[in-house]
Amino acid sequence: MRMPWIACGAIIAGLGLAVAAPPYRPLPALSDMPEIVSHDGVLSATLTAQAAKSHFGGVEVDTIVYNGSFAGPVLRVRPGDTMRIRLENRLTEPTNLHFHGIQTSPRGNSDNVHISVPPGQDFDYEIKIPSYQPAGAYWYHAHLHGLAEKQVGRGLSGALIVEGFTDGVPGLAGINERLFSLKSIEIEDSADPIIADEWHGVVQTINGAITVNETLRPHETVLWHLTNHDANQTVHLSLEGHHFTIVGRDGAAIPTAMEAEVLDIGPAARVEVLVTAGEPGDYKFATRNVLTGKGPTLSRNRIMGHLVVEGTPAISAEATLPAVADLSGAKVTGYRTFIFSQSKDAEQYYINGRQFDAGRMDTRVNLGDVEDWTIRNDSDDMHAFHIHQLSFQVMAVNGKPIPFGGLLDTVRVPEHGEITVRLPFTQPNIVGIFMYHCHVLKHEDKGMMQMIEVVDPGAAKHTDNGLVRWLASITKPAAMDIPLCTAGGSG
Ligand SMILES: [Cu+2]
Repeated sequence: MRMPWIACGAIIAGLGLAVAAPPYRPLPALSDMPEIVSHDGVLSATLTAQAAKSHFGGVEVDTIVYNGSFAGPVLRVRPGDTMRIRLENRLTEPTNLHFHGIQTSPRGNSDNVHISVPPGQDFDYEIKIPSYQPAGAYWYHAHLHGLAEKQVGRGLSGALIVEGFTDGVPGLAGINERLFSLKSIEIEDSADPIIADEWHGVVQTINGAITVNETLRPHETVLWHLTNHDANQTVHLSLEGHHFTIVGRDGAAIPTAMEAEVLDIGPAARVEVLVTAGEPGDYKFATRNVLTGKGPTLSRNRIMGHLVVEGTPAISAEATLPAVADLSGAKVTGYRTFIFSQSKDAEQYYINGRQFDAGRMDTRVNLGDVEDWTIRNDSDDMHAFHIHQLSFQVMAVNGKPIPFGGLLDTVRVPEHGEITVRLPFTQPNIVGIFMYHCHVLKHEDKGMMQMIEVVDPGAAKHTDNGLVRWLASITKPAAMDIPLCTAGGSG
């Protein structure tokens, strides 16, 4: 049980799915994504950030990637594991790492985005994944203020899977799982007519490829983890002749399964879906992107590949989703409002009229607080609210209460609308300083980010004047000249 004050046994949804029983024949790989898996509770990895030539449909593109792979190595862990990750910066500019959605410490050499690793240097991260981390799809990416959009947009991200999603879902034991990492890449001056005409120079990739083919047996049910690594864009994904049963969002099971014809996955969002193959045939994957800018613009439908359904039909079974903690009954200790706005030329972005300043602490809460935050979008543009180190519950959209739909770490804030989210600052390991921001990274880089400190009132008084000066120093544009930050800075 993640949040002990909540009685959460009541919300159980019967899916009534047709779930294939093992044994399966192995599915063909969508691509050759390298994987790094934890052993005996420890994941040891080296991620080398470097310039690389990546290939998309025969076109060579300059990218910056981890370990030579545009899709990025997939990290596979279990709740309670420790990740020891050496980041080798072989770029010509500073970079760092953020572990999106992981409910771990923001301090020292943990998930601390104040760290800036200069070019040519290495940094050793240690991330303790809590035992209560929900199993599902997460991701890691570069998160240096001012460079985040560029670095993530050119490839610096990868998927992070906390394994065990099906453990709490008896009907899904042994089900085949598949990861879809969605990233777009801008290709300038492509002579390839498909890329130039069909894709308008921005190509959507799945697992590093611009076309994918998947094969399922008739009536076979599979679990797909979809992660949107895009710097700015919302992805719509559809599959001809099929629908999706959404069972998880942002790395955690949701209380009630939802049917969807199209998956609408915002930047940084993840979704877990069950797909049950239809009759034998050939079905097309298609994606559209919602472009952020002056009002959302839907791109043309793009064919991403095919699902081939063939072979002997699979056998049916039943699946039941597990109970999920509901914060509706939590005692709220504080209320805040944050207004997301931008300049007319869409070059400056603000929260409550202020741009990010690493020398200013914007919000302080005490460990144990549960707060309701209203996030208002005062613009024509889409914004995506994200907070590090914890998940939240969306309580209302445009003032209208919405039914419990699970916990998220990233959520769309509608244009000229508002959302209210409930945030439990209750786990001791999140004590420290971290960020909340718009996850359209163009907006974050141009100011739409603030700092929060979770203070443990029972601990010795935290004196952060020196820390704030240090933070200010490391986020200046000349960060390349600053020596490698060492562990313990925010502790
Ligand atoms: Cu935004």
